[in-house]
Amino acid sequence: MRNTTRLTVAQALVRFLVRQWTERDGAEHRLVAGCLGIFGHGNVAGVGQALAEQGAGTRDPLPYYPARNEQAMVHTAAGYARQSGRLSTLACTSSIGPGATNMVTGAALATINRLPVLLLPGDLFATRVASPVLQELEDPRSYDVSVNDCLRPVSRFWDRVNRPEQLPAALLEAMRVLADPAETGAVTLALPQDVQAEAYDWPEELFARRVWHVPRPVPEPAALARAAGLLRASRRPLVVAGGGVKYSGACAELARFAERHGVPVAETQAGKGALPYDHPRAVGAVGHTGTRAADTLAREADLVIGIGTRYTDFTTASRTLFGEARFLNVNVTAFDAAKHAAETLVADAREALDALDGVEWRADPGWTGRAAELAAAWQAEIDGFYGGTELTQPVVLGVLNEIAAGGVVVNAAGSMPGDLHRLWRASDPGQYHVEYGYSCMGYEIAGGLGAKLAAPEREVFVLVGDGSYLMMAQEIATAVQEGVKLVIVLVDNHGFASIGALSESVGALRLGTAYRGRGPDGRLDGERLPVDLATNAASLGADVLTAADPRALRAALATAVASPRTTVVHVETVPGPAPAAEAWWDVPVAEVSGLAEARAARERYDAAKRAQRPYL
Ligand SMILES: Cc1ncc(C[n+]2csc(CCOP(=O)(O)OP(=O)(O)O)c2C)c(N)n1
Ligand SMILES: [Mg+2]
Repeated sequence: MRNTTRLTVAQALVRFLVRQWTERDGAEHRLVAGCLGIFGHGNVAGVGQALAEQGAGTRDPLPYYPARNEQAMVHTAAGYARQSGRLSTLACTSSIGPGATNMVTGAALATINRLPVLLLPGDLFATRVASPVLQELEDPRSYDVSVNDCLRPVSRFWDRVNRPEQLPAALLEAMRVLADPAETGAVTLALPQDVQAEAYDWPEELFARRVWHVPRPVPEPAALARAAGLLRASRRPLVVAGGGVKYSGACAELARFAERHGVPVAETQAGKGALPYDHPRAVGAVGHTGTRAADTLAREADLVIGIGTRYTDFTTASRTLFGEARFLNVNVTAFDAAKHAAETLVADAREALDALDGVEWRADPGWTGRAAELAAAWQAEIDGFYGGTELTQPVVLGVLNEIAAGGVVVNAAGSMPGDLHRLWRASDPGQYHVEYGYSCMGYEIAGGLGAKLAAPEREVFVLVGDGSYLMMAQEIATAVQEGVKLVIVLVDNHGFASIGALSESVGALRLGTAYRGRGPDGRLDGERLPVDLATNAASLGADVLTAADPRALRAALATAVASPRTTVVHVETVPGPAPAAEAWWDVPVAEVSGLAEARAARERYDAAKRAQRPYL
């Protein structure tokens, strides 16, 4: 007779999760280190009961964190996973219906950013005895549909556990995908509410301690030989470092490769900080939000070595940036490696860089020197933007950059990601945490909470615009509840600076991009709204400081850093000099219009579009 343990499906799930570990380079990490949640009838009696019974709430063994919004709690899990280098994540339990669909946006964010998160939405009774239940969406064509099917296209693995017998295989596959650097993303196990509470005799082996070894695939010899040929033929190479460099822990190897072979290194949003900003080969941000240094080099390079990047339109300037370059792509994911008809190394970034380092070859010394000169000129420009006396956004970033040494800066949407990408001086790989895969308004505070849970030893600075704040500020209450300290810099410009400027540039007249009431003729150009975000933040339990000039901002940030409590520093910024785009972004403009502004915008668009190439 095999030894078995009689538990509910939910109890078995919890017992299983606390025994899962990842291992890489000899270090072990809890794969699922805790569980965020919001209870409703779809999970309270199943997963909720199981968490209560295993002693959660006392932080052991699977700590439970009540969140305020299901989308936000997935952002928290994603922020946690990112700051943990993808070696550890959090689970998210929701009720059925709206609680579950609230997680769709968070799941998409996690999957796009290749971040592991485990989603455990409740689901309709497997027996269907009482259908339609509260919050059930009925599909007249099939009883086998629930709103959780919305999570399928945004999940890397999705399963519905309709019978207890199905649980072990579903759990093992869920863990495998979470821990796999090439496949990872949101993983969904939909749990019908009756099945969660159903008892079963589980084999003891299900609860054995399991270690998921995170692989470092090595490059194929033949592919390496082809890559070496490309390197030797190149005079003007440029590395485009993406998030994969950081997740692989390949930053030291990248620095050595760049030093030995004289290769300048440009960075995507996810890759920023792969080299410290003052490394002699660093040329900063590349693409639409790039520096003049990196974008000039990108235009002239004869070989682009993309490492751990998925080449979004921001990186390629909508395929207008790279000139006559060939591509050599290092990526753990074959899908990404193959982009732009590249020569591919499907491998871990650290392994691939180690292997490429052995190739006897150097970039043209004139190219390496020119790159260093361009990078130095850009650093001087940053000094100019940071040195202003008024509270413009670049000045806010400059003051924060001074104070945030050793800390983490978190941001996601609006006009700040672009300014941060160009201006922020990142001193280490974990410092720059800007979610620009989904660029999701509302990620900032929730994701920052996850970052701080993962790296409690670091000061976490959340930069959030007023638009993003209004969309999702409520996790301040969760941070206060958990005694997790965040420094939140709320940059208030009374609307959408980013989309306002974009709207103007495409002939859309800034419609609906400023937070104003209706004017006398019914347009949205009336008074500024009497919305008081500082008081709002205080009402959620944060300490609040305001700053009206750079000196006051420095003082407020120093106070916030010294305080043990979550503190919001509210700043109203003024318009002022900001770095302009060095490269294009394809946002299609109306082809016909009665507005002169739109017609002029279309002319500019048609002209810029001519530079777009397929990179074959
Ligand atoms: C969830 C979501 N909805 C819409 C957008 C499109 N969008 C990008 S930036 C932006 C405005 C952001 O406003 P704010 O946070 O105040 O930043 P600002 O542009 O003023 O710097 C909008 C609406 C988005 N990125 N995410
Ligand atoms: Mg704003």
